[in-house]
Amino acid sequence: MTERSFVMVKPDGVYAGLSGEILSRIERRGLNVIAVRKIIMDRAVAEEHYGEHRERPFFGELVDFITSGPVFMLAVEGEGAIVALRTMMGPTNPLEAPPGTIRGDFALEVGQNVIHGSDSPESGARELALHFPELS
Ligand code: IDP
Ligand code: MG
Repeated sequence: MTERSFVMVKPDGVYAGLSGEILSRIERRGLNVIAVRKIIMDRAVAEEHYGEHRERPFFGELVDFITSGPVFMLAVEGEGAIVALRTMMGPTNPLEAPPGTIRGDFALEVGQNVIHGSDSPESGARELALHFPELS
């Protein structure tokens, strides 16, 4: 089924010069990148984006980090896009991520794990409406 996902290279990934590498991996997989934007995310938008984690002890740190520098945001569409991208990213904890995955190749810490990707079609729709309202 054709799905849409919101993908974001986090500030650590942008700082490490990984935006192009990650865009390239997504394109080479055969997924369709329908929009991109590089911005520093507003704090209020970051709190909304990570709303499901509001009660977690790391929430403040997470919002501080995601607003600490530019992020490279992508709207991605394709067959099974959500699972395809989550598989390419690897698990949340980079130490559990196999080589060949983005986190397994480029990250070591759960708090600085290089990439975000929507975890379900519903999250994809919510996150794309938040960050790419012009696509709705
Ligand atoms: P995901 O990014 O793989 O979907 P989530 O559980 O949705 O993982 O968590 C969102 C982000 O919050 C993670 O990517 C990670 O950067 C951060 N995070 C998750 N758990 C922890 C933690 O225990 N300590 C610090 N940061 C965490
Ligand atoms: Mg998540």
